[in-house]
Amino acid sequence: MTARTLAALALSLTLAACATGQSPGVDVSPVRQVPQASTLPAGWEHGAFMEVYVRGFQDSDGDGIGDLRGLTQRLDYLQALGIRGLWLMPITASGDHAHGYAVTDYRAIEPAYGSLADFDELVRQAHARGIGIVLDYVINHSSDQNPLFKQSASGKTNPWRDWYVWEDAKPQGWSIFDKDPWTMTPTGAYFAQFGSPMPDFNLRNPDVVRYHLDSLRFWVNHGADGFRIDAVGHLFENGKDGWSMQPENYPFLAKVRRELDIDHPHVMVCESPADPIGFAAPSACGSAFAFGHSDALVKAGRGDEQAIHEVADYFVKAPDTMATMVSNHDWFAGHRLWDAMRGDAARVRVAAAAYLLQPGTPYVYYGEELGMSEVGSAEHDGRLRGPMSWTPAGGFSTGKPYSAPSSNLATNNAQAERADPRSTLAFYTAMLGLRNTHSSIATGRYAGPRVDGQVLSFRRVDASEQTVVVINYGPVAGAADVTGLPANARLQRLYPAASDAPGTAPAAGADGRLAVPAAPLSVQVFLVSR
Ligand SMILES: [Ca+2]
Repeated sequence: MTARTLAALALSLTLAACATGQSPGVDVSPVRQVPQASTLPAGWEHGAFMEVYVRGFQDSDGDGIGDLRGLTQRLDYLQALGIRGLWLMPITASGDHAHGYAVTDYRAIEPAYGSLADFDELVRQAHARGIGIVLDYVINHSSDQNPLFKQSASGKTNPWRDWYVWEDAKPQGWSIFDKDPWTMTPTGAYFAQFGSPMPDFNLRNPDVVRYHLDSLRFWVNHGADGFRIDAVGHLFENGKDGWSMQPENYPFLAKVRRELDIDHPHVMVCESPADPIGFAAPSACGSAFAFGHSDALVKAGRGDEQAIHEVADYFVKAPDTMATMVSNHDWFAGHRLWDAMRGDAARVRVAAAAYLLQPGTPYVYYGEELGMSEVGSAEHDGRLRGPMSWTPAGGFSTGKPYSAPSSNLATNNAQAERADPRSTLAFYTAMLGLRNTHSSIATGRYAGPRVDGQVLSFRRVDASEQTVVVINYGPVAGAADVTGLPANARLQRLYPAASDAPGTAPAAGADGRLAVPAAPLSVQVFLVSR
């Protein structure tokens, strides 16, 4: 434990949160935020992130379940890949023994994942490698096994009754995701948008909001660099026809950011498939996952010309605070990239190149950088959440893993791909290397996007440099008609390395225009020099 966390604990008051003085069975005491001096390099939040399912990343003790110590052991791999931030799917104690979104204690580590001391050590080791840690925080609902809900359900006069949403009689006429969100109990009916095991909090109760702010501060004080907030379109309801995307959601999230003081260098990134750009606004979360863009990236990878145009146009309007991706842990968001590209490694590369080189903060889903496939013997979300493929034999656990391995473990694993300069891992490492060494790619303006046939090109421009990206999604050779370059500018090849693509540097005409040849299913990146 660090001196900083000791100080934080000393400041964590032990007053009972409830006027009655009763304890609900979990820590609900106030937490005062301790100012954090970030040790991360400036701009860390513009580097690529990885979404990590801790259960599936690395098991350290042979019980077949990934854990925090295992993740810490693999930080060198992440650093070598060029990852600058991790989004950890929920690591708080949960009642589901799987995804972690059914939280039973917001201030405790899931026992299968380790201890709070393990978390402190993970943060220390990650920060030492320039990697920030963003935690998944589930503010809309908890587990029905959470002691707070058990209190709430125990009787109408319980002090925690109003922490969840109750009615004496079951309301009629509701349907959410084709299910009745109300569950009848001996003391009344409670509301649960995501099914009866995950009851919704009553976020109109100021005590509930205070509790969540204090719990978020608890993790900030333990060194968390930000939060991914789950299901932000579902926080507030206004009757059976107003159960999602209500106007109260947006200012609520802005208030959380304001009260937490977690803006720069901390990040807050929200999940709303229905309104990504709206929630990315400064008047809400400041950043949100680019659902929709993710679908276009995948379809473009398959050569769909309409989708290539959508990819080209996205950052003309979308803010550069978008969190971009090509897949995640949820089945509704689509297949793992390898499966979406039907195992065509060249198409995986072109599909990934756009989001790794465009504005926004890319979130690589763990194993994506290996072309890791889904778990063939699992269904739905389970297909997406297999153990990380470290070696041809697995390398994830010395025991029996919680899940069957990925279907392509024998070929697409970290050990095999590290030895192959043409592997998917080598490609991701090269793309993240460009992002980490060229300021225009990390934070530059998005300029001149255009599509010529199936060839996408765009420029990235900042005060110190300009880069040109050319991606051919087609199976035949094409060319990008790049315009807007300085007169007679020369293009120095950054990727692929000049030794892999010999020839003289292409040069623009006096009109700043240049046709760049593009081989089938290829990615090229150039630095513009006069
Ligand atoms: Ca374990």
